[in-house]
Amino acid sequence: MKIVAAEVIVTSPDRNFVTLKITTEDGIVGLGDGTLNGRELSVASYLADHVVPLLLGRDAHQIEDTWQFLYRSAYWRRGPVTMTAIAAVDVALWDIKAKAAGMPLYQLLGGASRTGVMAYGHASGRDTEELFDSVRHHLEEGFRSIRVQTSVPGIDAVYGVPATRSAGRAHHYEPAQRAPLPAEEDWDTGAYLRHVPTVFEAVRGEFGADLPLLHDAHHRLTPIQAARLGRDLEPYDLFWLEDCTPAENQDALRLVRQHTTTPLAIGEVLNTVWDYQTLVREQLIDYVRSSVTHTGGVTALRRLLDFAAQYQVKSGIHGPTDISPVGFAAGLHLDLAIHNFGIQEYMPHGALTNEVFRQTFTFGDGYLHPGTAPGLGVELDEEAAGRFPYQPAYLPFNRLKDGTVHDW
Ligand code: KDG
Ligand code: MG
Repeated sequence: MKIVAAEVIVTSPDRNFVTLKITTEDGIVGLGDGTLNGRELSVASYLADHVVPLLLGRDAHQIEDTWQFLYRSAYWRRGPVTMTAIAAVDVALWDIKAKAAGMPLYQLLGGASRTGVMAYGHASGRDTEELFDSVRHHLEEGFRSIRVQTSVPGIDAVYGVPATRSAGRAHHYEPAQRAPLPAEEDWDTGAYLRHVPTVFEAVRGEFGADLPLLHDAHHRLTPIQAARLGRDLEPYDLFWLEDCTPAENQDALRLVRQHTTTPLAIGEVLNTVWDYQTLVREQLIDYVRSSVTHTGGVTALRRLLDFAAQYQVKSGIHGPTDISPVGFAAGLHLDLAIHNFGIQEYMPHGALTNEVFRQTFTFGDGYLHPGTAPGLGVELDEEAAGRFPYQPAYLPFNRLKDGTVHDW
């Protein structure tokens, strides 16, 4: 089944998305997500200039061979741009194969291992009252596991907390700003470490012991600071503490592990199975946070999660709004099929995004399901996509009080 066309579509309904559309000689269309937040056009160029010409005439069914060809023939391996571009091709080819088979993708991955995919949502607030409101709102929306992010006294803007509160949408945090330059935020680790345990104490007091709670430290701590936070949060029984130290420093986690039993999740900025060698083999983490989109697609993330499974490390697939509905759906099919599923992040997309990407997944009572439509279950409305041209947007960055650039 020859590939006869491949096209890169950049659209910006609520935010920027890069989509690869592959068409086969018998008219089957597959979609792949190539969105890399704040660096979208680099992947669009990698695909359009260097990958699309190589795809034409190839057999769409040869997914593994195409993956190995794109990975090894470039010579320059790994890295977010390369792995996101490979993911876009890989996911589009899985979509095609599943549509050709007339089955939802999870059937080709071994079939469903569970009836639904447990999802967590993002609650946040600038103070306790706002945070409690946000948690309640999530419970009403059907979430049964909740990430808690909070403002820190003395810091103006903190990761995960909207700067302003618009009625009813306090829980919708979108870090990338449409602007020609990245926004500058400030950071104070001491204030954060003192404040966060008091917030979890309050949340447990209000919502009880049973609600699974998560927290993202977003790469900001040194190993000893992370060890202290993990230990201080132990009484509040977190489902996980995410990205407590910068993810690329695998050795850091040894020290954290020596001091705390708070479960650790890492990996949304990692791109390959090789980035996890130490983390998984030494069992320094409990959850893998990679997305299908930034880790070379379904083929590569499946391989990584199978490796993790040998060490009882589970999945926690990245699902913020900067993963497009196409990449999100691919993650859901994997979630349903693998044995070592942990939890799925679910940050609902905005109304305009849902107009451009028609989706079949369902959500209710804490669980997602990708649906039973053949393929991924996502269609792109190209007319709608054309109404939202690319707009420059950046993630913010942090400076300490003395002006030093810090991890964001
Ligand atoms: O593009 C960056 C975001 O995806 C990231 O900040 C979100 O940390 C994140 C999360 O856990 O969803
Ligand atoms: Mg994160």
